[in-house]
Amino acid sequence: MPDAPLNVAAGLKRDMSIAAITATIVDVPTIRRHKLSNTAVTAQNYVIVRLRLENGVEGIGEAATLGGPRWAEESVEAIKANIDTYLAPALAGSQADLFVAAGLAMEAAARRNYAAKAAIETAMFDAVGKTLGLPISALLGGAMRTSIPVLWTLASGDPAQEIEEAEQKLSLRLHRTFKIKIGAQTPEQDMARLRLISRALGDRAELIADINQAWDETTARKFLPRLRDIGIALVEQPVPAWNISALARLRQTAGGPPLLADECVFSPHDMMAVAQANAADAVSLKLVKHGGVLALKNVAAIAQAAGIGLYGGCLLESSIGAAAHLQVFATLPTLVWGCEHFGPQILVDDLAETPLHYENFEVHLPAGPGLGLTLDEDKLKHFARG
Ligand code: MUC
Ligand code: MG
Repeated sequence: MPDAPLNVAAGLKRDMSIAAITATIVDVPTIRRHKLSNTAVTAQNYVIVRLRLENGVEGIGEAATLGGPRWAEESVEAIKANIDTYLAPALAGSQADLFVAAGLAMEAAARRNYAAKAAIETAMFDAVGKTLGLPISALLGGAMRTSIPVLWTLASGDPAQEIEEAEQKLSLRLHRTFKIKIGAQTPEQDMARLRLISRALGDRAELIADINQAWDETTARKFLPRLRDIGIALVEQPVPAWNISALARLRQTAGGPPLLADECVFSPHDMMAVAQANAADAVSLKLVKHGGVLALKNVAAIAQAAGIGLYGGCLLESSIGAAAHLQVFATLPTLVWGCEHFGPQILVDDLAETPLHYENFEVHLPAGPGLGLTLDEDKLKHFARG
């Protein structure tokens, strides 16, 4: 047999070694204040990773944060410093298509730092996909779906504004499921706010409440049945992330809506602990928590083995970070709770040349190799810090 195919493969391998990794902090204002129980934002802070291969192809990735190091422990300043000082040097010259080996090299160079690692891994997948002419979903097992139901989050704290915002989304057929951020006010105030929203929207919308760890077990036991009576379909992370046993007791005996695990599941070990404790009905999957698309699939596999439903989570990413999520969400066997990648629409402007497409209450997987979209250089320059 001629050895031409082997030569092609060898050439491709040389070409796909990593030549450079750079990290840029960007601050993109939001169209309104977004208020959670433990943080509030008027601008989204991201680190954009650019990873150049020896063949000249560039891949991009995004690390999202929410209100500094308050939703999780990483800030954009720490993400950039750890990429520049530890993670990029650990991968210099290595093969971008050896994803598992790269994950181990990053793990040896820095513990946790999941958002930073996810942004680099996304850029590797984007660069390899662009080199091979394949979408990331194809490298991850193939797309099961090309669009995903997508919700919108109401988080101004003002019910009149929130009802108006939801009505607008419904009339534009963009979103019909709404996640409402509660826990910044007293539970009584939150119940009154939710009742107003639920009454106004009626059966035209499905409602989810995210408490972002704000309640203790006693408060949750008292108010979960009230959330059920108001018609809330799913309750996200009512108690602190560390208190998995409280989550399990509440799920089994409080008589509230199904429970969605968010901040308590970062690693596959966290997912195992939640599954073994029977502590959740669903889990929110996010690149910033799991450390990349491969780790996200590992967490999803454990959840599915335990009969726990999958929910496509976000941290208000731009189209770049959202596209990375959609590429992996598309490959999951089931995604019963849809996704929440509304992030691009809450920004005053996007970082991609062609932002994600929303239609008929769904967000569409972009077509094309890698992530399926391109960084807008002018916008990157405009929003880059300093
Ligand atoms: C979270 O806790 O779910 C996701 C949507 C949103 O509004 O906030 C984030 C974080
Ligand atoms: Mg949450």
